Amino acid sequence: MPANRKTITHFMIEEQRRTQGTGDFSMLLGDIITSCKVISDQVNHGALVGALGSAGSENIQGETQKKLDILSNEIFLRFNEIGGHLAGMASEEMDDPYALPEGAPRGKYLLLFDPLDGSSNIDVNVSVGTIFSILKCPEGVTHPEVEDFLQPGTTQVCAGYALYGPSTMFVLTSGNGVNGFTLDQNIGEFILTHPGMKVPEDTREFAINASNQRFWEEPIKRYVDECMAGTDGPRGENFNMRWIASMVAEIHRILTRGGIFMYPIDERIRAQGGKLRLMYEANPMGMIIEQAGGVASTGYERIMDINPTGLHQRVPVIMGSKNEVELLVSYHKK
Ligand code: P6P
Repeated sequence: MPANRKTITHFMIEEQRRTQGTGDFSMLLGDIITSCKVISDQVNHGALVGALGSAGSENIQGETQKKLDILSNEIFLRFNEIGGHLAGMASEEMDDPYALPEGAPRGKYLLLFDPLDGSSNIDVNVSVGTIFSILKCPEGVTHPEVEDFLQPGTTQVCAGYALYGPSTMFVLTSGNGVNGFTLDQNIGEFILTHPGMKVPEDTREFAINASNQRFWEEPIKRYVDECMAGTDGPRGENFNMRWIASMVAEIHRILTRGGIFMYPIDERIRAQGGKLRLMYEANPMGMIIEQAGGVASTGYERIMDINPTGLHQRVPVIMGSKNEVELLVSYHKK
């Protein structure tokens, strides 16, 4: 590795100095990074270590759990419960908040995560990821209840994801912009390769599961129809479409070259409030997108302003290039 390359460890030390941190946050982030490296190793070895396939169980979302969903959740719990930086954890894969073992040292942060998002892609070898969000635990709380986790996205102190793709990347923000790191498999360290990531304000690329078209609300139908009409339509431009069914991969593409990601409310999922989860998908990705100059909305309100009512609450998600998201939001106002 060239001597001038910055490791994520050096990056965190510089951030700690800049914020006069105590080191507690840096060490928590270190445990999260280690968790993602271990998950990356399991994902990369897939069938070779018997990690593929279903676990034969369902999570609170009623979704079939893959073996790697459960393994990734276990990895996050084991590597983050002993550091003494957390008061509690919450996961897509667990109905209730995780109570740290009695006697385990407790800290001032709460960690929420989707340990393996997009896991339906695992068995077909398509990119998947981990999403995490860090909140401050309310003062004086050592055994947090659900209510202690239910803080709006604007209170997040850090948000990030790991993307297990052709390369393993780690992208995070702690409120001072977005930075991307690539795992150097030879030395097992994340290297700063994408400093200061910015979402281009304009795009001609949209991401939505078009098979749900008949269920969409009018503003979404109008927006997508206009994109599909291309140069013959009101936009006067041709658009491209992508759908990977892995939110981490979609958001990473948007951070890299722009785009708009939509998982809107529709008649099929109206009763449950949407598809994607607020606390450990929409909020962390919303913080990353906003810190990179993009916009993250439900179509009706800013995602990070939502006052949560449940740990696994679902919300509509529209996020990405500022000008496109704002155009679609304007359609929701008409
Ligand atoms: P659909 C993966 O299950 C996920 O939560 C997101 O990562 C992804 O964007 C979406 O759901 C895919 O949903 O309905 O297209 O399978």
